[in-house]
Amino acid sequence: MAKRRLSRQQKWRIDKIQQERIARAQKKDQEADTLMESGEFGAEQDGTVVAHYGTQVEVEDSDYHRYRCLLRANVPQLVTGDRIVWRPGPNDIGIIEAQYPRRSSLSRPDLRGKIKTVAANIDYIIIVIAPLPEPSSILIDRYLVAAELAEIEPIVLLNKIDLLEEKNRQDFESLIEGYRQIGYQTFTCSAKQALGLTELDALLHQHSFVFVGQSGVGKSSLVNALLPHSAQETREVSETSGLGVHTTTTAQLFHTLNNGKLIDSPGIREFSLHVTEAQQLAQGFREFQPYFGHCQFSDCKHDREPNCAIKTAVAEGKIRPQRLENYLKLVAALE
Ligand SMILES: Nc1nc2c(ncn2[C@@H]2O[C@H](COP(=O)(O)OP(=O)(O)O)[C@@H](O)[C@H]2O)c(=O)[nH]1
Ligand SMILES: [Mg+2]
Ligand SMILES: [Zn+2]
Repeated sequence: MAKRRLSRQQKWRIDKIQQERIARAQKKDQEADTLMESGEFGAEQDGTVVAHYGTQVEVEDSDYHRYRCLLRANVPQLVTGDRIVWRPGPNDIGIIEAQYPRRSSLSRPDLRGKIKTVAANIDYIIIVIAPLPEPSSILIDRYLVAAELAEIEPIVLLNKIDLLEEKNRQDFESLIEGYRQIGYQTFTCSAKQALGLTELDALLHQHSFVFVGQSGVGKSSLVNALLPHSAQETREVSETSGLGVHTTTTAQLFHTLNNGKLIDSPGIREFSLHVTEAQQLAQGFREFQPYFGHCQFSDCKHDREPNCAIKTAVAEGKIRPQRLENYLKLVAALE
């Protein structure tokens, strides 16, 4: 087999990237040191990262005031939602001292396929579906698996209930009921007619969440319905401008009208599954769990094998056939 050789061009580029990284880290530390030497610093306090701007982060204190903070090279990579210890400095610029452990994190592959954390400490992933565009059950299950594997509680939210008609109402009710039987919380609402939003708002109080789902289901409309006007303006700017001094490179944290925390960015809304093994995928199907280890074959794929506990559970009506079907389709897509 031919040995993989780097061309001189590639090697030069890699060296250059390394040097740039080192220079950046040193610059970060210099900036932080200069600031440290420059003047008075307040006491250490807790804060939350609410946005990320290259070498700086925006931090919110317990009174909802926001400060720019410099990152030091010895503090690990921070993302929106991170809880940190920081000290306020002169001119509303602070410095990050430490990062608290994350209770959850959301990650996705970047353009080169490398897994990147995009947000931390999220309590709920709200999977939005609607009568239009028609939901795809496999897409919903993909989101559910991704949430399960990230250990973030998923919620299924049916939006646009104003569009339900006699002929499709029953189908949607049973779709939602299916997820409820598995043990997921479900909600129904209409962002347009402001139906069901109070219940949703009440749930989100004190929690942090993201919306995910197909384009057109109403995620932006829901955000607009749940955020105060001022937050929406900030959001529009960060969503539309590709350039500019204050352009965020990652997600931002917003407070809903009821003091829930919405972490939002187009990248998060499209976050997808990154799984390589069938067994890992199966872990993402919550109602399969009691049957693991009960199949005749220990490496059962729950497909054609005899005495499969999962298939038996389907036959007995304990697992919906569609869920096993979707599981097998997702497994097939891994290969
Ligand atoms: N009838 C109806 N339309 C809605 C509702 N919520 C959003 N829409 C519409 O659906 C379309 C897509 O909404 P948008 O919020 O941009 O979806 P996103 O792509 O998920 O962000 C827009 O034309 C909205 O006005 C709703 O509750 N009922
Ligand atoms: Mg949108
Ligand atoms: Zn099996």
